[in-house]
Amino acid sequence: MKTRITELLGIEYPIFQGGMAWIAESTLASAVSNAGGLGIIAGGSAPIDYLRDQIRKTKEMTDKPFGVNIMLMSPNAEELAKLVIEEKVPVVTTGAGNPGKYMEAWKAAGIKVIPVVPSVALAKRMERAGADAVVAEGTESGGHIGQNTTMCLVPQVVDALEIPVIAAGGIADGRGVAASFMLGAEGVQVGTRFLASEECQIHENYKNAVIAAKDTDNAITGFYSGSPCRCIKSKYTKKLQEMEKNAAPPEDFEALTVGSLRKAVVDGNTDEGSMLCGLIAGMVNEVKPAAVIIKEMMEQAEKLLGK
Ligand code: TUI
Repeated sequence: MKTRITELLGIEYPIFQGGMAWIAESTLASAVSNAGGLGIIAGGSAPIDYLRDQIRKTKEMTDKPFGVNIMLMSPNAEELAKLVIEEKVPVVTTGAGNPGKYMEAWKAAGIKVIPVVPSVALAKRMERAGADAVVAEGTESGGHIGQNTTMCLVPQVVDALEIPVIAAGGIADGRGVAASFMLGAEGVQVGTRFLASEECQIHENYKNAVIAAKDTDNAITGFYSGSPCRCIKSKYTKKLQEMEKNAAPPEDFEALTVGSLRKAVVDGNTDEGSMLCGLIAGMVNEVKPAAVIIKEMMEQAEKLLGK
């Protein structure tokens, strides 16, 4: 399936693997790139030496294009912005902010820049700043989210921009890919489906929680603080929501949330960890190799779209 995205990046299939903080590392990213999609290493707030190592490992494991996601609110963003140039990373995606100030240096280095945006206004701003494409991320996504849904956001962003649009949020099979294309997207970004891939390095307990999750086992925390974050419903999210309702003091939030991603991803602590996950988890019921996930998704989409 050729689109402006496959042409722009030199990839076989227009499928990005989401740059999930604490989760998306070299094993997963290289598996997705080797399967013809775009694997993405998450910068998150990881130390720069770790990220350099992850980029180099990915280069050893694949000769295909891959990307790095830079979370712009992170304290490491400035350093990582330089590292991707030094390491000649082919694609950068950004989240949680405006990458405008890095754009000139990245473009001069030949990096393709694809910001993730939750609104039409931000999408337009990114196009003006020189982005090569944007990921329009609906509120169905896991992690930090905007308010608009994939179904409503994607066609509005497509209408507002000249550059290609990649749809994200709630896409986990070929029907989601086909629907995204009908909305005018030229690619999709998939996160939650890859949580249940063989190559994803999250703790088994977290993976099992994704597989066990039903359509309603999802919670948004931080709704009232203006920083909504979507996770699997758990003791942790119930506690956090209770504290929000009772306007608990900031130090109580700090105590509960500090290290919560690590607790979920590394320790497999499903009671105290924050299991970031999209709303489509109810449809994700089996662990499969990343290459199989991509192949099945594309075959189903091509059939539905009648090639
Ligand atoms: O970035 C995300 N999702 C994320 S980042 C993340 S890391 C983390 N999460 C929980 C605890 C600790 C660390 C988890 N999930 N999605 C992309 C996204 N970007 N969503 C919203 C935005 C966004 C917001 C504002 C993009 C641009 C923007 O611009 C504001 C401005 O300054 O113009």
